[in-house]
Amino acid sequence: MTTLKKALSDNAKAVSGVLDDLLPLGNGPESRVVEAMRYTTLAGGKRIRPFMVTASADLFNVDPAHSLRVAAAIEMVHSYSLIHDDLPAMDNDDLRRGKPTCHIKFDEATAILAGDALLTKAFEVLADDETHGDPTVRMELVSALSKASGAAGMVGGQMLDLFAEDHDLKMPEITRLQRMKTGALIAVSCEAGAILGKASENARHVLHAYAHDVGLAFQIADDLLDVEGDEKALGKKTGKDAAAGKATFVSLLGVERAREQASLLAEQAASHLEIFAEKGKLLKELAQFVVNRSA
Ligand code: GRG
Repeated sequence: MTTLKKALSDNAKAVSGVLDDLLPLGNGPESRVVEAMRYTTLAGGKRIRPFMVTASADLFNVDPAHSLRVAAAIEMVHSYSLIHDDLPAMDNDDLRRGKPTCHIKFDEATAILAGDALLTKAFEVLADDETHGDPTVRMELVSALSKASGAAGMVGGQMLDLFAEDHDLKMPEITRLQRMKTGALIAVSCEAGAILGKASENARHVLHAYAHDVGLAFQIADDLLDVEGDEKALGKKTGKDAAAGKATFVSLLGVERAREQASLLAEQAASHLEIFAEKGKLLKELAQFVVNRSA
């Protein structure tokens, strides 16, 4: 196993442990919603965003007890977005990570509530003094994650994605859509490490530039997998963008140019991290991993 794969796997285990602790199953009939929250958050996934949080925080020697809680909070927001995205009113998907989606396993109303509760739980975790002793750091984390996940970020991007179903978007509009829908949560994952580490303006700027390029590279790779990926390995349906007639990086650039663009972005992302020297190695490798992944 490469160093990065081992680091990703160790981190995924640690984050799952924290999620498990943060989402204890209750007793009453209302605990069905927690069951649904646990079903999705503990169902695996690559845990790329949580890794970005802890790897960014490691650049500034942050205590992992703090960064893992922030990583878990961001994974909760990611899980909520997947649950809601899979609903019949959105993408109407039955399969996610090789398992029935939350609304198929439970029911639509429970899935909506599980998403809502994961989103709110994330902010409860960030606001807790176990996450960081300094209230200014906690406030900055809450502010950054709310901006990234709301109407100016992920939710706004999802709105644009629905708009794209019956509008012919061009490259600048697709880029903006993806920066909001997928890129914002990736960017805040790196930003969170810098906030926890009370990083300098320059270090924050550098991490932001890295996250921007990785976010776009991630989305291009996602579009390529939708065209060429293996449904079994991905654990979800492919060919959905073409079936919905949606313009994507791949439909606009073609497979070859899209692949080249993703590689260039990964290289560019890594080059931003030179100031961190050897300490930036895992994040640099992550940029390549995001592009070369098969799931
Ligand atoms: C419904 C509020 C709301 C937002 C939905 C991000 C998003 C917006 C929907 C997710 C749907 C999707 C497939 C987006 C493309 C990129 C993406 C986020 C893929 C899934 O992320 P991975 O590959 O998933 O990191 P794992 O399973 O590894 O966690």
